[in-house]
Amino acid sequence: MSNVSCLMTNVSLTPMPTSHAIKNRDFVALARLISGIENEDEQALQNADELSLEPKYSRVLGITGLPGAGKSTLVNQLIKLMVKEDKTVAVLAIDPTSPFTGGAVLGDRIRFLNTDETDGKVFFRSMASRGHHGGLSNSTADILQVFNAAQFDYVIIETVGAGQLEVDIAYLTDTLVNVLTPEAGDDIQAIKAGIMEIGDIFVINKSDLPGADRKLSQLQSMLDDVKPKSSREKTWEIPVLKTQAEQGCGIDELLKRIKEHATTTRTDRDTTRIGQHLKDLLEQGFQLKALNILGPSWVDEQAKKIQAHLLTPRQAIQQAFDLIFSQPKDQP
Ligand SMILES: Nc1nc2c(ncn2[C@@H]2O[C@H](COP(=O)(O)OP(=O)(O)O)[C@@H](O)[C@H]2O)c(=O)[nH]1
Ligand SMILES: [Mg+2]
Repeated sequence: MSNVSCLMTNVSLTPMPTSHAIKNRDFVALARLISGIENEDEQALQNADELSLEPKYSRVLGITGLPGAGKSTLVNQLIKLMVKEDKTVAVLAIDPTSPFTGGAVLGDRIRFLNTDETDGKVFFRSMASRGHHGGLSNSTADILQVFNAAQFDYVIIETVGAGQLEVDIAYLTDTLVNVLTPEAGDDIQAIKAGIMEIGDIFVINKSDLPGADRKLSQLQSMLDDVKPKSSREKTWEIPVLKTQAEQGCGIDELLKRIKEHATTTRTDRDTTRIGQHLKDLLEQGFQLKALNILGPSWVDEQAKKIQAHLLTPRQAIQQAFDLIFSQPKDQP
């Protein structure tokens, strides 16, 4: 048996760091545990699970927007202010590119911030959004628990705001900042179409460029239209701010609004978020278990039958369900 398990990728080759090291905010231990979570190492996932019992400590910010909106530049400026206020910050940049091409671009922008001032206070990690077997939102949720246990004051997730993935990740944040620019026409469309979360705070970055005020009024009227449908809490008046991240303008105001938002009630959202996470885990776990029962060639075989018009996709799933639910229960 042990020979077989040695071949599996998700078995620890190095022991995972202790909870003690994580709670002490040991950066090496943090990096190791996060890699373990990304690789779905069983022990790492178990550690993350235990750490998730720690009380809520960190304030989780999501910074979302189309590529090039200035999110990383904005995150840099926010970090500077936070560190000035003697806060600790963990950054998780979710990179839409593959791990093999240009995946380091995001990282470079924020890593140059590692000066004596930020030393030991700012932890940075970038994660490719592709190539996640277990679902990116699950890994993200686990990593957030690790940062929380390490008692970072702020946790910032930078993510490209498009697609279901980002909507899922939006659920993991306490405050979601949506970054738009005067130049992009697609961002408001993306929100209207529901493929981008509305968020709690809007920022029109690059407001040094022409069209910022026009964008502001477009945004305001869009918000009037779609706000009532937003699933996020309704007691908060969504502010629209102008920033120039490159020059560091408007960042104080942004941080002020972020802090204000922290004082609004958010019990409903927490329940929704946890519910969403449970559903993600169910989906992932169920699929794995189902494929275990059906066998490795099931998908391929059914696909061929469907292609040959011998079976419909719904029939294939019905047959799978019949098979799975007729299975004897696992032994305790
Ligand atoms: N004109 C202008 N350019 C900016 C501003 N903020 C960021 N940029 C530039 O926009 C580009 C994309 O920024 P980046 O932070 O990498 O965007 P991200 O893809 O959203 O993370 C970079 O060349 C930045 O220098 C701003 O306020 N004004
Ligand atoms: Mg970026």
